[in-house]
Amino acid sequence: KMANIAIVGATGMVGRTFLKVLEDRNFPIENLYLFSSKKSAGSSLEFKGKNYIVEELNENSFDRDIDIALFSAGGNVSLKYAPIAKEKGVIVVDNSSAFRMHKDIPLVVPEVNPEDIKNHNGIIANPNCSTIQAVVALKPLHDKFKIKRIVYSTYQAVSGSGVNGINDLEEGLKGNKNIFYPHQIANNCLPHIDTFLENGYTKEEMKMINETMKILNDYSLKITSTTVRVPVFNCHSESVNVEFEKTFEIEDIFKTLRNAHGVVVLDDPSSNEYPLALNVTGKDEVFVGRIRRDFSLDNGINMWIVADNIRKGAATNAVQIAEYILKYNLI
Ligand code: 2RA
Repeated sequence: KMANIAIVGATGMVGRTFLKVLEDRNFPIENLYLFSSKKSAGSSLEFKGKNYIVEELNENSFDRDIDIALFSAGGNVSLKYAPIAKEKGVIVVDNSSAFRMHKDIPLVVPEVNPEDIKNHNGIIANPNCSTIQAVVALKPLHDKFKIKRIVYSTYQAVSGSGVNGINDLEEGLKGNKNIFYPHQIANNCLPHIDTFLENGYTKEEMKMINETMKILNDYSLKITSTTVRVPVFNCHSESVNVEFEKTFEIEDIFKTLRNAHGVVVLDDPSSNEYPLALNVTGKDEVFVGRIRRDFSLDNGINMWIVADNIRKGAATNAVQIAEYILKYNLI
């Protein structure tokens, strides 16, 4: 079945990656419509050798036969236009955080909870990139050994902040003052992603905590998180400590991860093999290494998880959701 696809935020970093992933995965597109803000409208983008003019998004943009709309244009655009698209019968896959915690809106990572897509009411939320890569590795372990507690420590690339983040690192490396981040990012680590909340955590940290519980559908999980911006251009790295209810042999952990959907285990310290951000750009899998028992606990492990935050962390995850929409005959 061919589908009519709209991309909202088409000229942004994730928007352009939507196009690349749709082409890479040969998604069956009948018609393609590209939308952006006034600033970028009129430009054209190439898809499968054809040029498409980017239109300015407005209230009437969905008054045409669109089956699925992929949004990545910020929370305000999603809040305003996703309901309009939904009213026109479009299924929205929203990359922003606007709807993620709404109880009647599925929050989906296809390797983890694809069935939740069937309960959509017109909007399906794409989780935060740092959450997506973690739960792809955690889900199979949770199913087998029942997670009790998770400690997240992240090392997040500047591409998570879009072109502003990339510019700040480029300028910073040239010795110029950066203007986007609150402090110098070059040769530095900033324990500050998104804004601070009353409880002393940042929104990014609370997203990981709240989204993990919703995606794994387990609100008894004990989770804490520290999210840090590091001077890496692309790919997020995460140190994840997990405490399980059940006992295990470390070989069982390796076996479970090696058989996990969407996971590649790279773990051979004798040959200095572990996932590296520099090697993961452009890939759609989640790479796991440094897998080892946490001897300070009865049933605990540590692991190192790396993924491309723009692909698996955003664009590819959304396109995979769109693939399931077709697979489940929801359009
Ligand atoms: C970041 N996860 O890395 C957030 C949003 N992409 O900045």
